[in-house]
Parts: sequence; structure tokens; C-alpha cells
Amino acid sequence: GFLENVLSNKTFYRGLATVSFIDNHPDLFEIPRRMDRGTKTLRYLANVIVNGNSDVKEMDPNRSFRLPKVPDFDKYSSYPEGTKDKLTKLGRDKFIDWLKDNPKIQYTDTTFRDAHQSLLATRVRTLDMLKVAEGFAKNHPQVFSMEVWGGATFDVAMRFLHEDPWRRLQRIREAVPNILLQMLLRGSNGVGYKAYPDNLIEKFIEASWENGIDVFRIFDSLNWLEAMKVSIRTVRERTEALAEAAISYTGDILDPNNKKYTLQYYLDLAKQIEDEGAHILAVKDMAGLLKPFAAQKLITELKKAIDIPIHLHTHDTSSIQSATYLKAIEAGVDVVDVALSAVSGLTSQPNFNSVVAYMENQPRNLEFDIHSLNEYSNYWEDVREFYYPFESGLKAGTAEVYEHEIPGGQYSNLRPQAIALGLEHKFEDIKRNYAIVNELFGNIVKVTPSSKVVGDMALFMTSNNLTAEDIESNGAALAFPESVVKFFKGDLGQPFGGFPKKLQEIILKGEKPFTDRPNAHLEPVNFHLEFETFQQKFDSSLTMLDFISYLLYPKVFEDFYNHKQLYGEVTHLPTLAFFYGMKNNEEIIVEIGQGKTIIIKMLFVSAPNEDGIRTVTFELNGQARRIEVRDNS
Ligand code: 3PY
Ligand code: ZN
Repeated sequence: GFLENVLSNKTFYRGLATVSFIDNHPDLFEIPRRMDRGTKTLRYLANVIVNGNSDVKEMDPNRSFRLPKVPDFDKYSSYPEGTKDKLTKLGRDKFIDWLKDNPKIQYTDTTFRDAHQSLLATRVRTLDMLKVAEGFAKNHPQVFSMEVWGGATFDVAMRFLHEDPWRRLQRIREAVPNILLQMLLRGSNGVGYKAYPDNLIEKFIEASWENGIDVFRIFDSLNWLEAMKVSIRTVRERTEALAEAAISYTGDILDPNNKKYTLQYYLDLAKQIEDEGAHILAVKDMAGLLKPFAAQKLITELKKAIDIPIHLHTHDTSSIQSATYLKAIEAGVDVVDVALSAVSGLTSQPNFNSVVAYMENQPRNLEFDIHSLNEYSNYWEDVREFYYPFESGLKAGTAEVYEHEIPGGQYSNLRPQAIALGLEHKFEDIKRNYAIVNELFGNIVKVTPSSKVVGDMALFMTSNNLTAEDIESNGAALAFPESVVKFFKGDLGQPFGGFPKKLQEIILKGEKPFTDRPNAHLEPVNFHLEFETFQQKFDSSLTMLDFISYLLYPKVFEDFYNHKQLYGEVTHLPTLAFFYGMKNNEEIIVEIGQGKTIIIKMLFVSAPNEDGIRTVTFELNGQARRIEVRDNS
């Protein structure tokens, strides 16, 4: 076998490499240093074996796992034509016409992004996706798009999985060249939790497109159009991708007591989004609040009000959202978001396989091989087990979501946050406080990052046993969470209807808020100069993509970088070894490059010596290797 390097890379030897290709693939220019890599990998494993993976809070050493079966596909066949080919062939405007005129319902598969963000705290590793990506793209080319990137995947990849998010995108693109790849972008907050300079957002969008994104779902956490404009314009003017801008749905348009987020409110916002030049409108129901009859009304009226296609996104927290899709499909929605069975339902998206089944023999049916979809689901059912420590614990759908309005993607994170603060037993209070905070804040749209502010405040009130009255009467004496102060300062933009003035004064303690775009207060990045400084700080092999990661998440990037210096590339490790280490005499095969594998066997772990050091003995490709690790217990 040989390692993939510049001489064997398809893009390069076909002469298609551009300067940015070369910049973005420094790994291809590395002469393999096998021993060094092997040592780093063993160092990682030895540390997990002795001290555990710090991301795994609770582990069951006796748990057993099935070997996930990858459904069959032809490695040597070419890819059937899909939506990506269609977009390339038709260009954007004609592609949108095709989508609007096509009577068949279209599906976005969220398995690689929102499904695991919402069920498994975003922890699914690239390796587990890549095993099925090519086969899925070959077996199911009629999928409209695959949501594979953005949202929380960017920081979680670096922070907890020690993966380069750009590399993930590139590799999925290689495996899925025929289907549109979609990402979730938080408008001027990028893939982060705060506003970034406009020129960083522009650079990020361009780079995301160059590395594989075809559809940008752009939203603002307060439905503030001002904060989406730069993103929409950048996608339109600097890429050939589709700008899909979102109205984030909150409340209930059919509730006569709801005077804020009314049908008219959404219709007006949708019209403004269309006028701003979006190619597609997303109805982003991040908490799963859009009930079936409300969907019927909303989609019917949107279809009259705007001319661009409509893409519906929801979370099945209440367990009735497939009924919402049915009503929306009847009302003419163009695309719906679904996840493969095994990672669907609850806080994730409705069930792809079953929605396809209920559409069978109906006029809008888009045909799929359900048996094959089920095989892919079975793969994910087994893979999901690997990630058991990250399950949210929710066992059934709940109508409580209409009370607390917690987004699906946040729900699976709130419990670990509660545990970390020692508040697990107060989870009911946290949910109740979440709703109370929403009222206090004037009933805001809650989606990342505004939802995080509400969550932080709910945790703060719960851990300090505070009521709404305490906040209003004793607020001056309280040190509010940083995210809450920044929110009232205007750092996330302006909520519809404005801030509650009295509370804003209490929280800002005399500081003056601003009322324009937070990005307008940020210094633009000087890419040329700062990139050089960045390379000097780390090393000169780092790319512009690394620099963008650093600008978005300086500390997370630095930790990620240091981890890689110490432990090498850990993305090649099988997931069980990555999270739980290895048992005595266990052997794993690690594919460290295309067609290049190493075999690692763990023999045994010594007792700690007087300095607390243990020696882990491995065989690496048959040769004994010893690694010393401090036992931190
Ligand atoms: C995110 O921003 O990560 C979301 O999934 C919002 O719904
Ligand atoms: Zn979502």
C-alpha cells in the first residue's frame, strides 16, 4: 500500500490543482514519517487506556457492541447523476425553476449534521460517516441535499473530536460528488456564538463553498434580517451556491393569544428575504413547534406570498412532526428535512424511511428503495451505540416542548451542562426556568446563539434559586452570566419588538447598549498581515483554512493544534478505541492513509510505579512498543 500523497492525489495528477488546492492540502506534501506517526497514535491510545477520554463522563466497561454492517455498493461504478450535477448543468436560476416546477417532494437528509447534533451532542466522527457516504450517494442519488456541516459541527469537531472540520467537509465532498451538500450558517455569527467581522463571514462563506458547500441555510437567531444580509449577498455574489435564508419559527400562528409571532409577521419576513435575493426560503422550526394545522396555514399562505421554493425544517420533539410534514406537503412545500430512521425522531428530524413510505402511491411521491434506506438505518443503529455516553436520555416525545420551546439541538446539550453544574436532579426546574426567562426577555426567538443565552440564564436562576421577581427586584446586586449581559448590550443584534427596557437597565448596570449591527463595531480582519503572524505563532505549514478556524475559535483551535502535535491525527482511529481505549490483547486496524494501514495490538498495562507512571505495552505491526503514561487517578 502507499500513502496518499501529492503524486497519487487525483486532483493533482489530473492537473486540476489550483493554488488554493495546494494551500489547503499540505498533508499531501508530507513525506510519511511512519514511526513518528505510529508513536503519536500509541501515545493517544495509551493515555485513553490509562486515564480515559476526558469527554466521556460515564462509561460502562462491560458494554458490548455490534459490528455495523456497511450496505453493499459498487466501488468502481460511476456516480449516478444527482442534484449537484443538475445545479452545475442548469445554473442557479434554472435549477430553482426546476425545483419549483417539479411536483415531487424533495428530501434533505440531515443524518450527518442536525440528527447527531440533536441526539448525540454532535459527537459523530467523520470516520463513521465516510464508511457509508459513497455508497449512500450511489444508492440514493435522488436525495435533494445532504446536510453535512455547520451549526455546532465546526467547533465540536475541533473541541471534542480533535478533527479538522475542513478536512471533514473535503472528504465528504470527495465521497459525495453528485448530491448537493448543505450547511447551516448562523448569519453574522458564522458557525459561532457571537458576531464576527463582516469580512471574516465573507471569507468563511467563500472557503466553505470552495471546499464543497452548495446550499447555505442562513438564519439569524433573532430573525433579524439585517444580520443575514451580508451572508445572503456573499453567497449570491462570490459563489455559485444557493442562498437559502430562514424564518425561524416560534410560538403558534393559530393561537389567538399570540400577538407577536403572527402569520403576518412570517409572511412579511419571508417577503423581505425573497426581496433580499435568497434562492430558497427555509422555514426553520428549530424546536418543533410548528403543529400540523399551523403548517398547513403557513405553507399555503407563504406559497401565495412568495415565488421562491420553500424548504421545511423541524425537530420531532413532540413526536407529531411527520403529521406536520404531511400537511405541509399537501400545501405545496418543496423540500422537507428528514433523518435516517435510527437517528430520527425525538429531538432529531422526522423519519426519512417512514415519510418515504407514507408518500408511496401518492402523486407527490419521489421514489426511493426503502429496503436500502433501512439498511443504512441499520448501520446507524449500530454506530449510534458507540456514542451512548452522549445520548440525551429523552425516551419519548413530549408535549412539554410547547411550554419550554427548547430547540432540539440545544436539548441534547442542556442535560450534560446541567450535570456539569451539579444540577441534574433539577432538570425540571431548568426547563421551567427556560420558559420563565423567555417571558422575562420579552418572548424572543430562541435558536443558537440566542437560545444559549436563555439556557445560560435558566441555569443561573436554577443554581442560585432565583425567581423572576428576584431578578426584577434584586437584579442590581446580581452578577449575570456574561452571555446575558452581552445579549442585552446588543451583541447578538436586535430582537423583534425590542428589549424589555427595565430589565435591560438592570442587567447592563448603566452601560449603554447599541442598536445597530454588532458587526459594524468590529475591526475587519487584515487577512494578509494576520495570516503571517498566525503562521509564525504556530507553524508555516498551516493554511488559510486553519487561520479561519483560528479566527472563529482561537482557544479551541490552539488546543486542537496542540493535541495534534502531541497525539498526531486521531481521526483514523476506530470510534470505540477513540472514546474507550483498548482492552488487553485487543487488536485494531487503523487506516492512516489511502490504502495504508497499521495494526495495533494492546498487550497489557503495568501497575503504576512509585511516580505514578504506568507502561502500556503494544504491538505496532508486530513489533513491541512501550509507552509511559502518568496515571491521573
Ligand atoms: C445550530 O445553530 O447549531 C442549530 O442547529 C440551530 O437550530
Ligand atoms: Zn435543526
